[in-house]
Amino acid sequence: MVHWTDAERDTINTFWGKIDHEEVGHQALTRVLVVYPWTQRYFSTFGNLSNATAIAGNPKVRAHGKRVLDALGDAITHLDNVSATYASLSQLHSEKLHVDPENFRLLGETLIIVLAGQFGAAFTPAIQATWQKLLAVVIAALSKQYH
Ligand code: HEG
Repeated sequence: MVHWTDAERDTINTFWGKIDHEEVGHQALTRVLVVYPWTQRYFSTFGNLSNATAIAGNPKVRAHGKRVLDALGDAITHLDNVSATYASLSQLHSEKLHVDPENFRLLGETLIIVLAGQFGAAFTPAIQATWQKLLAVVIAALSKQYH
């Protein structure tokens, strides 16, 4: 099981408190859909995703971005138990949505880029390192029910 130091827990919680879930989730999902256009196929019910402007203005993309960030919040409140917390979400992505788990990694990397852009120098290397660790744990947990 992953070990979290007190400093890491503090870094995660402090930084999480500064994040606007809806805005950051929206920006991250928008970027994923624009930069990795094959991810659009999973969101065929979302309506117009025909170009970057349409994606950025699509209310379903915004709502879903917030949902993803809220789910990240669930991981943060259960740092010692992320796999169990995400068991049914992992099963949903695997068995029902058929999302290739490689896309979780793409979303994680994109989220880091959005945070770096938004917080600039305040997103220090040490904070990034802790967030990369968090995202690695989240991605592993989301990928766990794939078989
Ligand atoms: Mg997923 C639904 C979380 C990455 C495609 N995603 C959901 C839901 C949550 C969630 C909480 C709603 C589940 C429910 O209805 O009970 N997603 C989530 C996280 C992450 C992630 C935490 C990564 C950190 N999702 C992800 C990626 C894709 C994807 C990378 C595809 C490229 N998710 C996806 C789709 C749905 C969800 C297609 C259903 C959306 C809908 O129909 O409303």
